[in-house]
Amino acid sequence: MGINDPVIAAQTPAADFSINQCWDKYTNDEHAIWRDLYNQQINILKDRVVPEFYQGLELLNLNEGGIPDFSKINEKLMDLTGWQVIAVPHLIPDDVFFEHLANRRFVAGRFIRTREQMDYLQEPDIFHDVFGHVPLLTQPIFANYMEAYGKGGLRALKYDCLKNLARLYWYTVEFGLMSSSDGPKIYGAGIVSSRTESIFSVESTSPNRIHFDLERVMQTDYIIDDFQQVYFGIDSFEELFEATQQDFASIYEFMSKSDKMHDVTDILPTDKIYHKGTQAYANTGGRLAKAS
Ligand code: HBI
Ligand code: FE
Repeated sequence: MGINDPVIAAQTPAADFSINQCWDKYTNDEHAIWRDLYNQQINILKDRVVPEFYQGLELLNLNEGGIPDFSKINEKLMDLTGWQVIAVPHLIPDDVFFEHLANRRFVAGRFIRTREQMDYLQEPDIFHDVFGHVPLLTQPIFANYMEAYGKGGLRALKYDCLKNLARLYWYTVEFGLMSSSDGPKIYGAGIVSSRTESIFSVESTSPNRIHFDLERVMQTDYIIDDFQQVYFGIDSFEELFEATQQDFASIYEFMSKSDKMHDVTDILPTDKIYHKGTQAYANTGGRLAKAS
């Protein structure tokens, strides 16, 4: 876990919570964990992920083997979209997180999960943050969306609408799907970095799959410790970026007045449904309910 990483413990974070990655200090075991996770996910994601994700991996040479060195990623990323990756010790406060995104800096954990946590951990590690999130930052439209999201976040703090914005992040950046002629494809980092959810999200008959709608998503609850019961699909990254090019102030004003909230299994008359889920997985106790 992050707190047990001695390289993190030895540092005092800067005011913006950044630390040095200290790439030379990763152990061989840590590099081996990255490679094992990488090889496992590459096989699973093959036809399940959007092609832009693979383009990103190649552009950044994330397939070289071992934990990536942020300074090397950053040279390429700067040329491609002007984004940078910086290391942080743990989850950072929302305002600092948004400030970084608004300035095209993506924050990533330095530590990597242990062999006991290969399938699931709640705190984002370097595999989730870098393998999951960074490839799409090479794609100009998605890169613009992330910056717009950071700016929207700073505004949301003022209107007390952080919850609404966090849901947008959750259902797009973390658990988003994109529709294609060949069925749903994954682009969300939370799915991309998960062995089991990579398959569940696109193949299971259990969850609902619904077309993305900004306000609908901002008013939908989510699950943090098990597979999602609903996924939202976009047609393109352009659609996602376009959705942020409207006056968030009036949306926030409206949402801070109304307490309309949709449950994870709700299907609304206005929804464009791709797949109406059976919810069999959740109704039989889910993964964590069985484990605990
Ligand atoms: N900090 N390190 C880190 N990583 C995150 O993804 C993150 C965070 N702080 C806040 C935060 N995310 C949330 O506010 C957003 O998901 C909305
Ligand atoms: Fe994430």
